[in-house]
Amino acid sequence: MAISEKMLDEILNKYPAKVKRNRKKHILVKDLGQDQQEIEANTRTIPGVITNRGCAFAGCKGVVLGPLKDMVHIVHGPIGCAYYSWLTRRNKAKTDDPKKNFLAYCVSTDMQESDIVFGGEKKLARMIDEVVEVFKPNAITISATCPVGLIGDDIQGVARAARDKHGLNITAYNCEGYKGVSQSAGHHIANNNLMEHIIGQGDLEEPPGRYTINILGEYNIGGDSWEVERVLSEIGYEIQVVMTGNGSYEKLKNAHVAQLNLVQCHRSINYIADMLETRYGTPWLKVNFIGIRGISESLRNMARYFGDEALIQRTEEVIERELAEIEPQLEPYRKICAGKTAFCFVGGSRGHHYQGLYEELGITTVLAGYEFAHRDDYEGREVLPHVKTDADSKNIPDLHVTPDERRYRLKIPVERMDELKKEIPLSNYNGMIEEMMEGSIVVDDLNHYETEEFIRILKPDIFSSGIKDKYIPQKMGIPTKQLHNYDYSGPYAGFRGAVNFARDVAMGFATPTWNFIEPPWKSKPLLEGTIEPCSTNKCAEEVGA
Ligand code: CFM
Repeated sequence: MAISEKMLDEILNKYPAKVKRNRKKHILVKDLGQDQQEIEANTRTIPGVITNRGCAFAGCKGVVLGPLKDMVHIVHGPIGCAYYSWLTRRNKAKTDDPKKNFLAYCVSTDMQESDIVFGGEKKLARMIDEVVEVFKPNAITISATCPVGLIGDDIQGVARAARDKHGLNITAYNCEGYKGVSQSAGHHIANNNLMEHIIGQGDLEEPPGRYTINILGEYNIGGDSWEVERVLSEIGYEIQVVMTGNGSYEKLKNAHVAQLNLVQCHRSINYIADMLETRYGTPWLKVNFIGIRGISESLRNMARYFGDEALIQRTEEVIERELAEIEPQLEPYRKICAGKTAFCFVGGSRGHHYQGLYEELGITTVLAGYEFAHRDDYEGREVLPHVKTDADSKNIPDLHVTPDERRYRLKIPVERMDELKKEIPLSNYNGMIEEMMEGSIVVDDLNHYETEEFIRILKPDIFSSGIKDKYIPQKMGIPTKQLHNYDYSGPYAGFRGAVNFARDVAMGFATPTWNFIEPPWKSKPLLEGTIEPCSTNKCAEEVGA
């Protein structure tokens, strides 16, 4: 069932007038008749509305910094922020040196009331000394939580002093939770600092392989990156660093040597992709390693960029071999999935990325959205010059990056770059809306109330959710596929990941569990109406009575 403007209005009419006006701008129905459909995004959630968003600290420490394994990530603040960001994202890592993987640790200054009153700088300095002594990490990050900003601890000063004292790369991130409207602000803060203080600090001057790449915005959730790396290595790519899944300080500091940067999650890391292009002349390619068409196209586009016949050939061989392996495995799951519908609502880029994989299983996405992505993730980067900046977005300024005099190199001639840009998404992203079906719904920052209402009307067969919102559909008898940390499953990326995903989704459909839950619309009718007696005799006359 498609949603009409009238139905949408009925949902929104339950809000006070001001809230209705606000939320209306965050929802659209895909209309092929319109050239460019505008959606509002990256603005404050209305207080009292139950959002699924996180905070700036979550985006900085939890998302971008957290997966870097050979560093110790200190959380400066009361214990809660450290505890609740401890291991929940399932960004996996392994290391050749067992003494250099610190991801299992939860390291916090555990601020107490007296630290709030008298300041926590000394405690933080002591903690850094202790971390250096006990763990001997390759580098240290310090992430600020809300109270640290409120009491004004100078974490940058503490980091500088500790850097001098220990001769170690120690960076501080003013990513207090309140710094932005969502975790997106934290991504930006982390991107800026990594670029300023870590990337380019290494002394490698030449790429270690013939086709050296970085993978940006891939966090190895449930092992996604390992599956992608397996395929890329078989084709012959050398991966300098993954940012930041299973990534390391040691690799990251030499990220400047890559000949191409791949961008998987545009939302969380497009800032670094852009800055690497400005500083070192390295273009970025938007890829999507989720779904069979996604990964196949991405691999082909990469080979096209390098333009080497042998690489193009090898790419085709690997794709063919991988497809031969997975197609028969997918078949039984496709039979279970065919004809079903899905809501695909995730934090940022995944709300877009998973739609292709659903489609390949025969599942239609009828509603999709992001918790915190920006207009360019919906409408494409061409809207960037038209995006309004407000007080919240100005809070985190763009870093001013200039070409590195010694290391800046054009990786391919300008004319070829212009040609390639017409064929492949080089330093460009067209966003989610473009690929969505006529009549499908796009919702930004979907909340609890709207989730229930849209489910009642569209009755999807599956709901791609997060950890917080999955219980709403489940209580309505709808299976969910948690697409943030995948609950206990994965990898879902790449060829083999697609099989895991198909298996898990098919399992959701096939399990009898949902038959034991009665959805509300079974006992309460969706449409209610009354029959009014005719006030005139007109209708009776019309039918000739
Ligand atoms: Fe990027 Fe992510 Fe996502 Fe994201 Fe996240 Fe995540 Fe996500 Mo949860 S970096 S924007 S801040 S793809 S943690 S691995 S799943 S909301 S859609």
